[in-house]
Amino acid sequence: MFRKILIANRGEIAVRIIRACRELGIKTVAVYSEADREALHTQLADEAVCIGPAAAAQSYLNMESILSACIATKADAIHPGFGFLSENSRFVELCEKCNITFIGPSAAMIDKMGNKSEARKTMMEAGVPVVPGTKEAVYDARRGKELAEQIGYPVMIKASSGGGGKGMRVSESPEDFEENFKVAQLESVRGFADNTMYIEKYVQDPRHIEFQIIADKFGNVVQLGERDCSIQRHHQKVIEESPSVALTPELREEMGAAAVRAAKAVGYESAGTIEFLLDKNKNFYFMEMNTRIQVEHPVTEMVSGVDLIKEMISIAQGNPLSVKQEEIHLQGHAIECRINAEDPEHNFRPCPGVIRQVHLPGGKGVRIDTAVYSGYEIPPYYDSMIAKVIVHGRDRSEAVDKMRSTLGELIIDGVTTNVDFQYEILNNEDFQSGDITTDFIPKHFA
Ligand code: MV4
Repeated sequence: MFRKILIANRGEIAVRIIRACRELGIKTVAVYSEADREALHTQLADEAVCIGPAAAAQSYLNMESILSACIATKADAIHPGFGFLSENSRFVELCEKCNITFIGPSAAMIDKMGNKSEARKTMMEAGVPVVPGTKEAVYDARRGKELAEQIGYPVMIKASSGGGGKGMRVSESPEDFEENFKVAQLESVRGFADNTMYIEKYVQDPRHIEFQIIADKFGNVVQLGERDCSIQRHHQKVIEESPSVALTPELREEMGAAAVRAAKAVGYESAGTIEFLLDKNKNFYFMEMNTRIQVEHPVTEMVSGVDLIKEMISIAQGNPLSVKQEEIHLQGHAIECRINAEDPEHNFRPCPGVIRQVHLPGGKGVRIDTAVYSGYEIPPYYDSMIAKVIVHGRDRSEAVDKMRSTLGELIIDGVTTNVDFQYEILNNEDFQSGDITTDFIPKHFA
């Protein structure tokens, strides 16, 4: 049993993890930057250690500082949350060297899935459908063009170390291929110091459907259904929901089985997400695997009843999964709206500052994950997401209605937020009819 866990994160996810630990009777250590002295996670944990200046590179990304805090407080394990060090294999190795349990997958697993071209190859071999395209890595524009010819235009050129849309270009024809390849490759070399590329057939206006899985040290893997994350802006998710209106029970079974196959093929351990693209004809293709807990995990918790953070901790302690696949009965419909301190009227520029007053709604099927409070000052150094509003209804229409009334009651005074923008999406006819693809925001809010 872990006696004490250090949370290597900040904001709502740090608070979420502290709460799970407290329920489990595990002591908590918060780490905080100089800008987060008054932060909620700093105040809620049993102990708190300052790990450096405001800039993330000197605090939340400072491995030595965090490991020192862990050793000094005698914590047994580290939960990384998402972002920051959550997918840093070097950090996982350092934890191991210090005899600290990293609550997540192994360093080797993070590297294996972080290499998108290798992950693609692994999935092809495991019989998980991938977008038609290259099997081997591509390094050279001329060779890439030959392969693109075979795949058929339009194609998508992607960086093997990419993700979040970086190092990615569409090529419409042989005429623009080499230029696009070179631009994408240069972006990859500059951003990730890696010139490894791969090429896929371009899927027009897909849906982003991801499956949550949990896997233990004994090879048990369970899938907890999907999340439809098609509503995105510049590769940042804005609204997530489960189930997806695009899936029939049969397709859900098929995609869920593919997600389990994917996790089993690599011997995955911990909570993870298999991302798929779903095309107009309901073909699904493996995109990438996220080897961490994700921002939108509460949507799955609402429909499955499984506490994913507790499950991650339990798995890391060496326990078998607390549930079997047959025991998972997904119920109702959950929606999450990400609340950001940003100004949609001015190109979504971040709006840090002092929150004068907060009122958080509640009620049946309403959950708000946040770390803000009245008088809290949002520092300018980090992500602009300040709250997640998650609702659960018997069906999608009830969930949408509940989200609208919940957002209507939510008060965050003093800073500009995207709440009105969220409202507009919820009121959109295409959103309400479930006609959502990844081009939803560009299409409706140009
Ligand atoms: C694609 C695609 C179309 N065809 N791949 C964007 C981020 C990265 N994880 C994968 N992405 C895409 N890959 C092929 N072959 C379209 C996207 C894409 C996208 C995917 C999911 C959610 C939002 C998106 C927005 C633009 C493009």
